[in-house]
Amino acid sequence: MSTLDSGLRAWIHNNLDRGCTPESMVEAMVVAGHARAFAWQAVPTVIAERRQSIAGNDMPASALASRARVPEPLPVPTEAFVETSDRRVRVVMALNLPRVIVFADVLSAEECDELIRLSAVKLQRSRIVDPATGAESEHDERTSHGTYFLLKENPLVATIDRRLSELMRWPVENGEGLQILHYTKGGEYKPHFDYFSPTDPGSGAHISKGGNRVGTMVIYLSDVEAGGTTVFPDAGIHVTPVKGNAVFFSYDTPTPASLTLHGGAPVERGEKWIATKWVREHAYTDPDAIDEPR
Ligand code: PD2
Ligand code: ZN
Repeated sequence: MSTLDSGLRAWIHNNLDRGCTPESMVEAMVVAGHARAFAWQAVPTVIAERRQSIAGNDMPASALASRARVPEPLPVPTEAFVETSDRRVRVVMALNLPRVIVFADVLSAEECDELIRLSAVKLQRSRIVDPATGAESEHDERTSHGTYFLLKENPLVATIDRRLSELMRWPVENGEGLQILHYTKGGEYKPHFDYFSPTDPGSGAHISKGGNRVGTMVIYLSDVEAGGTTVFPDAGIHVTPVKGNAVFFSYDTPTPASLTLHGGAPVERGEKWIATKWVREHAYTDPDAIDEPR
């Protein structure tokens, strides 16, 4: 049986230094005779350790030592369904590190279509937050158009806000307003973290409104013919958009060691619509505005 010994650790570090991707390292390890499951454990482990040690240099020790309470949709890991008050949601897959859960049937096809219809008339070019200043601006890293709804803005949104809160087992008040994104061919969202990094000067204003983000639910409102997957590069996960499905992930430290670096891969054929729910540690105190992701 393989073990993550000092030789293998050094080999992974060396390859990371050379800019190799986790996928390519895993393939090389499989060719060298390691089990694929082991390789997928070893590479992210070293990435996490390495990131933690890098982050630790300029990160307040408290940010690394203390772990926030996070939403946990599956207290019983073997459960095949999560029952909310108005819908039975199927569990497709779950991973512990990073904490990622894929659900099916979170929204009905009719709910997806209605959210798109209500959003299409008010789409605007998406923006991102400048970590230095906290200000929002358009950027090539995020080539989508989007809009958002206030918490419980209309009956459909209120139904979805409540369902997501029950699914995540996290108070509805801790959620930001539902954000809708539309990507056309070539549209993408480069890998980023959804939390606000405590060391970025611009983060304070965002964190003051209900604490940091601790969880994300990305709901697919459309199928995509090719591309448009939600990718977690440090964990080698690619989630295929399926209308009505959702990917949930949580991050108990606002550091790369959470392994929740994620992005939306370019849409190759068709178009992609998503709804995103970000949730905070505490009640979100600025419900009239939205904090764009980083
Ligand atoms: O569109 C996506 O798959 C995606 C990827 C990364 C959405 C988000 N982040 C987000 O809404 O935060
Ligand atoms: Zn994101």
